[in-house]
Amino acid sequence: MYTEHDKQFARYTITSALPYANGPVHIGHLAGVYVPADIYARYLRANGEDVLFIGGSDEHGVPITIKARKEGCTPQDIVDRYHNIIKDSFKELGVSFDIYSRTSSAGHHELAADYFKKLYEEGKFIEKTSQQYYDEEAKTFLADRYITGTCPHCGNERAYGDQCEACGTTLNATDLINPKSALSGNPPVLKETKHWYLPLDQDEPWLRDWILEQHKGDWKTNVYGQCKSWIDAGLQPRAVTRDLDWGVKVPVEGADGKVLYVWFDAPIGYISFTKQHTPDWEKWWKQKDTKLVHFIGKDNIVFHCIIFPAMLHAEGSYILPDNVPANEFLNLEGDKISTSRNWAVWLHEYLVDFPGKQDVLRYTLCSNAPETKDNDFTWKDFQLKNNSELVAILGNFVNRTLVLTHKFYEGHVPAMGELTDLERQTIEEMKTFPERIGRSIETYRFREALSEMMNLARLGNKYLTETEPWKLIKTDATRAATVLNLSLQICANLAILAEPFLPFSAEKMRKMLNLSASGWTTAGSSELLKEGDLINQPELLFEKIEDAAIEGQIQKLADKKKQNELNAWAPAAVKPIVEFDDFGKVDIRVGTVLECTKVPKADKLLQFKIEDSMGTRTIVSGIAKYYPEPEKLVGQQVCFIANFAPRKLKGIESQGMILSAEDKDGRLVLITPSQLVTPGCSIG
Ligand code: B3M
Ligand code: ZN
Repeated sequence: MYTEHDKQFARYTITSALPYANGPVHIGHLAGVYVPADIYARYLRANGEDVLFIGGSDEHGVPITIKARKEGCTPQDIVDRYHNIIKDSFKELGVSFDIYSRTSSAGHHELAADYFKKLYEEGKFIEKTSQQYYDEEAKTFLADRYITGTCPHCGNERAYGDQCEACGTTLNATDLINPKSALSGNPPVLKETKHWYLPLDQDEPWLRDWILEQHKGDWKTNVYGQCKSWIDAGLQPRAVTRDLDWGVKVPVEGADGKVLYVWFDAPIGYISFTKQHTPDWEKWWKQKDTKLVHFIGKDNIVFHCIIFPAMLHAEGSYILPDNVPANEFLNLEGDKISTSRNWAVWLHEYLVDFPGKQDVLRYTLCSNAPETKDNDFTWKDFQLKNNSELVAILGNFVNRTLVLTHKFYEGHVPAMGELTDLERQTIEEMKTFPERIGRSIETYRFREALSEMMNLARLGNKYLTETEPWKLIKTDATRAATVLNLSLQICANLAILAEPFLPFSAEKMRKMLNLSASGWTTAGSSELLKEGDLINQPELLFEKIEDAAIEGQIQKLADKKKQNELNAWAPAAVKPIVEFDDFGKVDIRVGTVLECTKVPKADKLLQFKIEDSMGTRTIVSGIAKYYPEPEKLVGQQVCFIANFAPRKLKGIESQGMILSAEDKDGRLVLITPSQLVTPGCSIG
């Protein structure tokens, strides 16, 4: 059933971007990379293909060392923590990696260092001394994210030395306006240092031919377009080493204090992990009849389509990727997902909040995958997809069929009798599904594939509704048997065809049906189950998700948003300069609280009676929310403006204004002198 193109391959090497081990994995990673990659791998395995599906943690790079510094621990502590969380949560979601390793492993260091050394010895790099930013206080060069400053393209003041996250532009540290060291906060100085560069400019001709000619039409338009704009802009030599102490040491003389650039070592991880997995690793990377596919997000396109291929090409013995089906981004409730702002649904938390509902997340993320444009995840949509698709269409069909089989035939597959046109049409249509779904998966259209799979369940529901076997059983028992036989065959087909998308539910269906047939090519048949076969008791495949669960998640996000606002707090800009004389016009005094009560019918207001040695005065102040027991303020001293024009609040004349500080969460706090003073004395 494969496309002509795919028929030439004997095996598949499937890689998925290595997540940075500086945080857990979120739904954006899953929808963009791991869910489609897993569907692809499972589908090919179901077709009996030889598949190697590779994953692992990316444990180098500056974000990890910065996090370690912030938390006062070692980079190794950070990567150990997140590698384990990530690995376990992938496993629980059913992401079927053949190997999930890590770039801090010895095997990886060795292979990455050898790779560099080989290119070095063959003269594939250029050595260049250049001026790089250096922090004189911390006595260290400032690679990539150790420099922040203003993006020259969009004005974002928090752009990094390698990238601006606001506009997505790749930057050089020296492009930044007002650069600052992330270590000391000081402006850095420029200092000479030597690095090795991959001369990408020399790769331009073959890259142009390979991507822009040979892969025109088969690479996704978003991927092709990004490559074209990089190549058309003219490729520049790219440094593949850094002045850092965390990473793979540069294995040549005169390279003390230098490591491989994280984007040089990480993709080599795909190869080193294969080598850790099997001694027969070379066939997955060197044989021309191996199809190499990289699943990534759009921010990784240049690295997987240009830089890594240039590294593979320079080495000479490796194959190049056949396709790089990169996805766009998934947003969360209308906002960009962000690890640093904690704006995400984290996989490991989802698994705790929704136990046993792995397939619901897989389903929602696949049906909403950002395949051609950015897309949005909302909890309401998640609930809707579960309740009105998984429960109402797929779950309902399978459950109705199995319940009726038990009710009428004590769980045995009834006989298929004479067929009417309706059965013949339904059987014909059913036959077309494996190929239709397969074709969509082979062309990386996973949403389309999933919706085709659901169409088979829809076909089943329609068939049951039209034939009404619960009525036929009384009027035409032979026909009722035929209808249930065919409905059971559709269930069996669903058990096979749903597996790449919903592996847990497919496994349940398989067990309920006692289905022995397996493999994609057995699907399409109306004879998967034999007359008389015993079917197990039905159990629910999916259950309704109630509003309360969804509201809980929405509240959790609202709390995160609030926390983000607090974290983003900065003091208000200072007002324009005033002269001393102007300041002197405001008469600020200290007074002692004699009485303090709530103003009736006004939630916000407190009424104060203040002793100021000139008699007493009444002041109404809007701080009631923050002082729920106003009587406790009696005897305290406060500061107030004594020459404020009196004004009426809720019918009470307020003779001044009490001073308070507004904290970052909006809370108002009274200002009091640090020691008791004589009431009425001036502040100045
Ligand atoms: N760790 C970047 C990322 O997670 C990077 C991918 C490496 S793949 C070799 O976006
Ligand atoms: Zn920018």
